[in-house]
Amino acid sequence: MENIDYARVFGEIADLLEIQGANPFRIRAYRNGARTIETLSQPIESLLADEEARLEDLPGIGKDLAGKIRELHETGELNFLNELRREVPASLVQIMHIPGLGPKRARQLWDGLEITSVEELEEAAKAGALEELPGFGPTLQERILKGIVELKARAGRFKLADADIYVHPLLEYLRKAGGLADLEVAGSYRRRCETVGDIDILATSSGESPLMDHFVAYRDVQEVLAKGPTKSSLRLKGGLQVDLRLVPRESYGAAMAYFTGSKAHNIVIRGIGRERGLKINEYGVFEGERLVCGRTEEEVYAAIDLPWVPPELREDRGEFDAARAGRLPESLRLDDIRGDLQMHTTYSDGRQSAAEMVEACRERGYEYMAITDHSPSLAMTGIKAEDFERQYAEIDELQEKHDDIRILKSCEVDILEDGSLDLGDDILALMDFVVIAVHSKFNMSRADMTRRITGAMRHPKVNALAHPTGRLINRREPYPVDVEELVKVACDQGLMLELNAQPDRLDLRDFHLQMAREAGVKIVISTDAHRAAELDYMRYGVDQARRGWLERADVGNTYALEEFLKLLEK
Ligand code: DGT
Ligand code: CA
Ligand code: CA
Ligand code: ZN
Repeated sequence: MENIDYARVFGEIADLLEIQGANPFRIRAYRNGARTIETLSQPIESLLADEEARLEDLPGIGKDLAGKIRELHETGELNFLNELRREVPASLVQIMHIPGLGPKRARQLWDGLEITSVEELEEAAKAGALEELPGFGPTLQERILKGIVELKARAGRFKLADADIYVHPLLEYLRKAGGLADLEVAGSYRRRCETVGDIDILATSSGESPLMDHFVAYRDVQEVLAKGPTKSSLRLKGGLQVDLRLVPRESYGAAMAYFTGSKAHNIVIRGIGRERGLKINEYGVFEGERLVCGRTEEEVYAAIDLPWVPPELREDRGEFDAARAGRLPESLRLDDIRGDLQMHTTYSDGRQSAAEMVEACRERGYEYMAITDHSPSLAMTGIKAEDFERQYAEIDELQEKHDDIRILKSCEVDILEDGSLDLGDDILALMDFVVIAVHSKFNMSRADMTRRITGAMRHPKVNALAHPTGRLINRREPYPVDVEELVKVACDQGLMLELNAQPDRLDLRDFHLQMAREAGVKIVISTDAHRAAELDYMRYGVDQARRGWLERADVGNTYALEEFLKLLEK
């Protein structure tokens, strides 16, 4: 079992307990455990094999969870989970994740109407039968129906970071097949889309290769869907589908271009080819029957007088005009990033101390960082008002010790329902960098929500708006908000907008980033790390930034410290 499998088990337990109405502390313990495991840099299995290592030393893993991990490892299942599953229908978990519902309402549906599946829920909502239940008015019913449509639409898509958990070990395994010349992932994965439907791998061989036999013998195969000499498909344990193609070496570039897509991008390529009397497909570029080229992607683009286009831009969203005009953006790189401007510590809901986060940022070679614990109104997780002084004194001390990194005093200040900030000007005055964000009361009209956020953005101390739309990929739709208006106000106020790099946020989205860039608004890419290992989510932020056409100059945290601080002046 991989870490993600252990994490899923604890996540499922937490969901089931929540539907049962169990003690919130107990539920949180499982959620924390899941989070710890999911972001662990080392496989749990290797910890289990190591006599010295103690699971109990991991943050959030007590004796109880450690015992469950061992049971899972030894028996492949968990008695406790099996019992829970007998008590609560599993599909209620799916129901509870529909926007507008939650564990309590899922329970109501079950108790009151004996609804245990999404299909039953859809039927009941369409028939207006939910109105019997207290609190289930017509608005909620409509929302539920919309949520079901979304649920069906996204079923089966993996977040990019989740796909990575499977893709990296698989590639490493495939490289051992022998006789291979090339091996690369194409498709939406190569375009670094925020979610992927399946994984498309291309290979070439330098002679005979046992690649396909090797592929289907992979230890994590759940089901072989097809096997042939040039194409095989399988489903991995965990559900991800992988297509593997072995292509001729002289076609590799053409195949790479074709299978990288997107489909919309390919259609334009083929059209331009046709205008010039060329046939372009996955085997190459042809004039009549004659193969003109196809060995590299560059050749394919050059055949239609275009420069090579970075995969992240291949969406038919303006890349052809830009390529013709020689104005393709110069892709941002991970090592352009000089600081991380959103992270949490044990003062709020982070798992590590300020000192540990500083150390982790120094290890990553950053020039600056901001510690942005939640503000006090988030009752369960926020920093306590009386702790600011203590934290800032601690930052001063840490700063004394380290002259290679600037530690900015900050806070992720909650935007209250009326658009005011959760902290007074006296405390804000102590900060070097002020980030604001919405964390509650999502259920407002678009106009009200936009007014609420832009009102807060106009506060003179504010520097950045975090996760501007609040969406959680595969889990929560964005709250209704006019992003164009946020961009406009950011521009007027000299504010930065955040690209939150958490793999389930990636908020702003790629097309929003493009919009911000065109308006001249700076983006700050932050990981919102809740533990040191999550600082590595920066790469997903950079991927998303590339999809949003951002160049170095568009991203605030690529600037050297002094210039970055100048960006904060109004
Ligand atoms: P996904 O898997 O849904 O996240 O998205 P993709 O883009 O990886 O799509 P996939 O796996 O269906 O196909 C991989 C690429 O192959 C796709 O990006 C473009 C190319 N392709 C697939 N079907 C067609 C097609 O009917 N026409 C064209 N022009 N290209 C196609
Ligand atoms: Ca794909
Ligand atoms: Ca595919
Ligand atoms: Zn936040």
